Amino acid sequence: MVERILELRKLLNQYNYEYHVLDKPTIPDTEYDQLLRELNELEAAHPEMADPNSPTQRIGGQVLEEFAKIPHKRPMLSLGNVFNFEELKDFARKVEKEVGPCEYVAECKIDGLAMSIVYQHGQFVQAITRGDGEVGEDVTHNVKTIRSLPMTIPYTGEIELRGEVYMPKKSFAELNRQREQAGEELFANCRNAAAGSIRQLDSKVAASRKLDAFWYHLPDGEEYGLKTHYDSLLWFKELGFKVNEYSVLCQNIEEVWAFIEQMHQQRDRLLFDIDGVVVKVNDYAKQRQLGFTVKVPKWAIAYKFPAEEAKTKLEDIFVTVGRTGKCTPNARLTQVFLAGTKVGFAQLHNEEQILSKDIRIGDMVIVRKAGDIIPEVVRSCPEDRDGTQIPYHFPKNCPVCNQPLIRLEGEAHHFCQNPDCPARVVESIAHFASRDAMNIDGLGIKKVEVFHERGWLNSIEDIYCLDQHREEILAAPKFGEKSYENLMAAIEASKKNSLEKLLTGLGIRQVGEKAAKILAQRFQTMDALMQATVEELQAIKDIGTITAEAIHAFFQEKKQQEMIAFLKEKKVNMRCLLEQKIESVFSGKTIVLTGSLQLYTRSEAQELLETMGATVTGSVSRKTDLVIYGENAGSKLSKAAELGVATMSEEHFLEEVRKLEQDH
Ligand code: 3B8
Repeated sequence: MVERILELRKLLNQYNYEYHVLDKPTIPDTEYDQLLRELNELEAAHPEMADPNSPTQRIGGQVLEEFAKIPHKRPMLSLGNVFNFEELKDFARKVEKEVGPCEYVAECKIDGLAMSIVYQHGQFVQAITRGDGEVGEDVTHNVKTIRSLPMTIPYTGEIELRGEVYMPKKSFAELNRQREQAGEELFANCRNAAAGSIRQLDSKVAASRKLDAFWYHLPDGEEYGLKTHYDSLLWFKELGFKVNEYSVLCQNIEEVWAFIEQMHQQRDRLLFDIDGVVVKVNDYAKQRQLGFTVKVPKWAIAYKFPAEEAKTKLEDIFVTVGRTGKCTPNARLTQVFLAGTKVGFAQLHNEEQILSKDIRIGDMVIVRKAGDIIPEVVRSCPEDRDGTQIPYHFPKNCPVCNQPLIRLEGEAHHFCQNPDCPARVVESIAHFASRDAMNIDGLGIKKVEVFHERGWLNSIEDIYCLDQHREEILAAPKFGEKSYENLMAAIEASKKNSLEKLLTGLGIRQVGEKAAKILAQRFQTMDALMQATVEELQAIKDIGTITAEAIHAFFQEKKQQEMIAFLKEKKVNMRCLLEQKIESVFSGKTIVLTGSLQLYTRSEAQELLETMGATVTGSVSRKTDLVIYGENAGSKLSKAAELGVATMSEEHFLEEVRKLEQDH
């Protein structure tokens, strides 16, 4: 019986692969169903043989209470965008200035949601969404229902892959047909449908949605002995993963452009939605040399297809006020379908743009929308005017608090100067709670607006006093016990954030995520930062004079000092929790570990070296600075000798580590 169970699993996995990855079924569906039924019965009779990765476990059934938040082992970044050949060539110029002429891989930019998956001992163990790039949500139960995803692979080390979960166009059309019949709201596009399906607590629902996935990224690919991105795609295929067929190796950026033009033409005929083409430097060593900015790799870029445009009537213009007091004019439009979504509003940027484009209320206008980007008014159509159109005059007073607006010399925008303007207060609180700042789930702009209106949220401090309004909040419409508890848990969790998250949230002028991180790493604590002089701040690399002055001025304000004292009292963390880079003989070196180490596991040793600013790679080359060897070291050590690369024994390595520990 045991053997039959194992045999059936193997067979069914094989058929699954042939059907869903190769797209070449070798047996009729009825036969597949027959075998699956047999396996189901055998497993029911032998509960001791249960296996979460059995083919019987992929039809869903697991229902979660909530998604677990899981930190990514390595940050999960997104990509920068370019919109035309010029910008693409700029990208290539910057790349090649750094690493010389190079090969690129061009591949479809699948319009789904990014996913990280992990295998251990050849078994699928976990799937995590991108989240904020640092922490994602565990959606293993749903990703398991994707039939093209192998549950077992012929590689037994730990491995993390990244890719895109998407909904094929056919599944999407079928899903919306069903929803229409059932009188349910339709999904705007494949991506929203895929995201909505992955965010289901009940995996049966996800299973019914017919999702699929392509795998396109192997973080730290060199550690698997690979030299190029293209080789990783080939290896993925060997391991049984589904890889997008439209991925090509290009010798230069012109070839990439030819591929982009070809995909643009083919786009509508593909079985899945794409919103552009991703371009990656092929060579791993070159990727490593190029590195990352805070948010995106410098060795890859996304080319986005041109945005869709449509013509509609501009019914009115109204002004909204942001966190800094900046006033933005917006257009209210007669609703129009654009890039799969209904559009009723668009951005107009500022007064100057309205005047120079001669946009009048009542005009027919061209609106444009690319992916997630907010739609904008491109131009007006004067040829359609009938004399009823009215030129627009920017208001003299804030539409929210009625204080006079100010437009400074050389500034494109009007500003509301009133720090207590309700619009500014609401936006500031929402910014504090936003993902890149304190990441308080369930406190988006809509909630903040409602809570502010009710008088429960008038400042950042009030976030940490919301529990005083428990009864009132629970009595509010659309707010159950569960969402209240979740919100409280998210607020509580935010107290543990590292300092840079808090600094981002404070909304100090000029201080975004990047500056916040630099400041947190430099000063380590809020107190130290608050005492910094303008001179000290200016002296920091990447912090300019204006930023230094803005930071200093912010912390001089009594109001801000009181706020920080209050947050401290509420036990909001004020320390930097980012790993400190320790200066050592290993800093900045490219190091290979080989042989069996006695005191550390391979990954512990790697982590240790990385905190000391070293890069650990998998294979020895001329670029390697140092090989650290344990017992039974083999070919890598001899390769090092051959190339004249420095070597260090484990004992010597441990000695260096001990020395550092004494110093710190
Ligand atoms: C690095 C490589 C992000 C991505 C990446 O089809 C990184 O490669 C990424 F930090 O988001 N949507 C792709 C797609 C997306 C990414 C990618 N490759 N084909 C996509």
